[in-house]
Amino acid sequence: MAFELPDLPYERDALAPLISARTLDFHHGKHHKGYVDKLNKAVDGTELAGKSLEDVIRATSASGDMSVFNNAAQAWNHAFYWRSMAPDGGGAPRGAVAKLIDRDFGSFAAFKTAFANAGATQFGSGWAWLVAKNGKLEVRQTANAETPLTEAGVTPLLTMDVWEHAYYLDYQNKRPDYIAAFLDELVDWDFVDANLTAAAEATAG
Ligand code: MN3
Repeated sequence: MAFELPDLPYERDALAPLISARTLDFHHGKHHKGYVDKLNKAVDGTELAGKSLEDVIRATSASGDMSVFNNAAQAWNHAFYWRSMAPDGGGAPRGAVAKLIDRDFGSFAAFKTAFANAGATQFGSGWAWLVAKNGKLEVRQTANAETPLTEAGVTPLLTMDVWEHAYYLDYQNKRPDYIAAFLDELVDWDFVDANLTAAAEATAG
């Protein structure tokens, strides 16, 4: 069964004006779709066909098959990124994740500084992440298609795309303005908290 482009979890204009419908048209309809289409072509007829997206990412990360890895990881990263945002997102975190942010970063403000810095200092294309590693929250930055999904013991909780295609139509070269909008008004903290709960259950289970 071929990999499919997941629908956006909201309407294309739902994040405007922070992220415009035009950006989502290109970003989801062209970039994300392109990764999925190229992935399907690359795995067709190979031993990777029929594996889960996560298994393809881990297998090709280990084997160094970057032509497949890059498209598989970008397909996964983008699906996770759409779900990291919500039209009524932002504000302060809720639930268990709020307590762990205070415990592991000292305060929500300190977390925001660390996450924004990870996004702003990623040279060129990449991603900023909040992850859980063995029960502890950490911020990560990854280049290009790289994803913490390949790191043992690490569960991604939140991601922010800092490739130029994510923000250039709306913010041009002002990446920090996009990052501020993402943190203040777009993060879906319910999604983050659900990922944390799932990670805790997997560890306990
Ligand atoms: Mn992107």
